[in-house]
Amino acid sequence: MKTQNKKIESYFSHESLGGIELSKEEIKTAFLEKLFYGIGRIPSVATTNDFYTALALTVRDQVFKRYVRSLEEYAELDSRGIAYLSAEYLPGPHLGNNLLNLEITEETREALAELDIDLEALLEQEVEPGLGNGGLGRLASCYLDSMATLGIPSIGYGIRYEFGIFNQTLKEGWQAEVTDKWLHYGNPWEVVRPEIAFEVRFGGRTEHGKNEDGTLKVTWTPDSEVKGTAYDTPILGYNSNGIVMRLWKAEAIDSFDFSAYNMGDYYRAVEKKMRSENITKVLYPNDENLSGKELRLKQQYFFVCCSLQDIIRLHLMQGRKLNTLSEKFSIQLNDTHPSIAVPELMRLLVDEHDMEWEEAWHVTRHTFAYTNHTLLPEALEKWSVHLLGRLLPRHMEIIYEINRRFLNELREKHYTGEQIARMSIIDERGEQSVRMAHLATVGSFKVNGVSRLHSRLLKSQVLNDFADLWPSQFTNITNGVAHRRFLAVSNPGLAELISEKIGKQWLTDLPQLKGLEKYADDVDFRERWMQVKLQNKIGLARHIKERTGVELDPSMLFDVHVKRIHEYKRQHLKVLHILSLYLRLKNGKGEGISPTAFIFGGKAAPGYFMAKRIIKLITSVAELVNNDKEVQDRLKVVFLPNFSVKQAQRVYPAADLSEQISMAGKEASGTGNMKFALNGALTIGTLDGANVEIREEVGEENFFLFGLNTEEVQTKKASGYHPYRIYDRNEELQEVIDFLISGELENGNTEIFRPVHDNLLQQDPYLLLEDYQSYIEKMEEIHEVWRSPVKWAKMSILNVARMGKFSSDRSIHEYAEEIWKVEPVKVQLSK
Ligand code: C3B
Repeated sequence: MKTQNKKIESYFSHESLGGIELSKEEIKTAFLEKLFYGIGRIPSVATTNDFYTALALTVRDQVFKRYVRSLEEYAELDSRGIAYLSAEYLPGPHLGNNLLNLEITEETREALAELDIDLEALLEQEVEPGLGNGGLGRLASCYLDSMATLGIPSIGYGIRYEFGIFNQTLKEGWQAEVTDKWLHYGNPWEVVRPEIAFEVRFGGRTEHGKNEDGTLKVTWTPDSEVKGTAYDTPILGYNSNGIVMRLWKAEAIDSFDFSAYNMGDYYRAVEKKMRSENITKVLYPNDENLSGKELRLKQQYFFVCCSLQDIIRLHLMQGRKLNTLSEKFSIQLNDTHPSIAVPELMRLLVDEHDMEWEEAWHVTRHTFAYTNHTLLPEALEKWSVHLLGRLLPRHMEIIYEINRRFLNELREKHYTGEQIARMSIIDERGEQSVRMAHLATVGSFKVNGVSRLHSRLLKSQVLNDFADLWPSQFTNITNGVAHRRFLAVSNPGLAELISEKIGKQWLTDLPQLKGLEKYADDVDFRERWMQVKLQNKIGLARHIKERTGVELDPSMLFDVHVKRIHEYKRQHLKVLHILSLYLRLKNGKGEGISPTAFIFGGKAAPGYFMAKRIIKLITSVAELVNNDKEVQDRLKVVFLPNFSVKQAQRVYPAADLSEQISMAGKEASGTGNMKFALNGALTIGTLDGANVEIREEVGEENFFLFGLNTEEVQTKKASGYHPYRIYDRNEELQEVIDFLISGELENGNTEIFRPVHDNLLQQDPYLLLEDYQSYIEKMEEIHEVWRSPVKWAKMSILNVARMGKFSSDRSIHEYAEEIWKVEPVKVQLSK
């Protein structure tokens, strides 16, 4: 960390780097310099992208300024650090967030305006890094934001996918996937660190020999190697420190094999290079349904191996011993995706650094902590012993050894054979496989779920044997969201109104929102509140018109369902509701229906048959409803393609109603639910995930609850669930379900939605029919409340006022106190 160059050092410690406040004039000058000298453009030929890039580079300088100050301070204090290991990140656009964090949004807007450049157009220009699928990736980015703001010395490690999550388009109403070329125009936010690179090995075999002193020595002779190079993106906190998101890109060890003396060898060398680079080519687009793809395991090991080597490098660089690793670092495993880190750290310590097994195990087990994000059986990662053993032969041996010792421990405690088989890291049923959640649990000092309900279910069901064995190892940290991005940046109108009443403290202390409660009874405030919402709805309606051609009347109730498409999230329950309203209107029974715009968004995993059919169902219902003259001003349906962080930032501020309608017990937490409520939407939801805690905070009178709870779901399933009986007894439901195969949705085609129809009548694994009536009735109540704008506005204000708990600052504070035991370090920012 320390440079040997005294002159540079004095430059750093001196204030010659400049203060942190930038004036409009300084921004203008810096921007023009970047445009001319940074990218070599003159205004007459510069494109919007050139302007955007010049501004991004201008802002990045300021971000780096804070980042290096933070680094210096962290190194100086020799503070404990956190490594957050995540296979996914969804940072969203950087520019707007960095401007807010530097507190220079308005100065920048004015500086650009004087050059006849519109800041909004440049913000629009940014292509976001889609390096994740959904909630899990976005949560990782929210956490980096809060770690930076709180001053937690930390690094977010991950994978620099060349192609992120696919772009979603619609073709005749079906999802079509288009490659995401997010790096096409370059990426001004990152810097490559060619000297921070590590080798990663795969395959081959191991040899067990002896050291000179007679101790055991294992040598792993791999059959291929690649290199991982670090790409750093600084992440800035609000008026605070900077940290780094370090993503690894795979490259061939040597560009070309010059020893190749004939064409055949030369082409083989080229192929080898391409094969190496494949590892970080593309993100797997599966959300919570992980198929055993070899390349995916390679990705996981690749980024874990680079990250651990980097952590060890940083640790040793500070002149420390490896057996103190856990005193200086906690490594958080974001789900099981990085859990191969457990045997990898053991390998590094034992094989490469000659540590005794017992000591290495002590270090390992005191370094890792594991966050579980799902209870869905299909999402719990398992790797076949055969595949893992072929790709990582040494790791397979180490896993067996960890397991052998663990099972011995159980035997000593008189566990039965059945219990031992259940808890083993190796699943012996069918083809032998490695249960990654068990590996992560055995290798960590803490395991946490992501909402109170989820953590309870984790302890009582999925990992119950482990929770009985090590009760104090289990804890809960309820998720939170980066409220600066999802309120201050994306809803400036509301943010301003809030700050006018309660000051700006809420930006770093969200519970301050409580101060808004007293304005719920203030007529003038309520009107301004709803006026902001209306303006946001006008903006979203304009965007939707541009993207889809559908025109929405902003005075309609905006009823929004955005998230990944998954049967357990029950987008199709929403569709059944829409059809029930449509049929009521057609049958002349639509008195209680308030004019509503139903807005959907979300991607489906490309191989997920039912999810893709649900998208088609939504777009078909949209076609029918939007083109039916009889219902046109009463109902509108849109599917907004390519839901992303950028889209999300437009959608949440404009929503009146937030749909959080998963079957109870399935959604680990949800974080969209928080972003909606934070922007003044009311929630209709089940008692699932963090909905439970949101309802508790905002008050049950300000939350629209429906459906079975988790226990009722389980009882219903255990006692034999017969969806057909429900169908048989409910006339309106019959009409709705029959409609799916009536041919009216798809020009006489009765087959297209038959799979949905049959699934609901025969299995209905997510209990749509069971919860249907309760949902319909709750929606009727909502439409009634909507007709009383005063009541609605009050509820909306109270929701926002009581969302203080759901900032990711609070979550990170809890991780820091309960799990990481790390003290925040606030860097003094010179003014
Ligand atoms: C998600 C869960 O589905 C959400 O309930 C949760 O809010 C987020 O994680 C964050 O904790 N999740 C995901 O996006 N991908 C997975 N593979 C597993 C869980």
